[in-house]
Amino acid sequence: MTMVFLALGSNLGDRKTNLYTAIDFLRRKITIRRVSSIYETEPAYVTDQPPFLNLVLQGETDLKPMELLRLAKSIEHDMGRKKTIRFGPRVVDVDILLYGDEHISAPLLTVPHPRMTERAFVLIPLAEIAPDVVIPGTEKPVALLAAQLPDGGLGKILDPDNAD
Ligand code: GSY
Repeated sequence: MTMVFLALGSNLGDRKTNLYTAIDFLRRKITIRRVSSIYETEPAYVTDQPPFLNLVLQGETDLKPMELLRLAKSIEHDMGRKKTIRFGPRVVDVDILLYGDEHISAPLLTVPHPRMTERAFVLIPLAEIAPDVVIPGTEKPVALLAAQLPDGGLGKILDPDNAD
């Protein structure tokens, strides 16, 4: 079994239900150990789109990395995600953040996720459930990376407790 961390996001439809539905699909192949709170976050990159709900989860799986990627993509597809503009709105997004302590550089999969250390919507929920994890290639625990985000981290989190 390999310890994995995944980031989930949704900014279309019933966002919270979308996140829970994706978790239910993931449970078929992943033993889920921890799930962060749900955070409502401002959209990054393409800012003219609805706010996201984001969470991070930790689990254990027998899936190989490419099998895990296929599972993530099939969930996105089956839940109705359409290919639109890059970084555009989506029903659900399932990103592989970490796969054990492996570095993976394949045409369709890079692990650790290449943009995870710049994303408050990833680092803050990740620091909530695994503050001491060190992302391979960095020397710092996640809690420190979250604390060092440019806006102090929490500035991008909107109303995490009352997100609909
Ligand atoms: O790959 C992540 C999808 N995404 C998000 C997201 O999940 N949350 C926020 N706040 N902004 C985002 N921009 C993109 S693309």
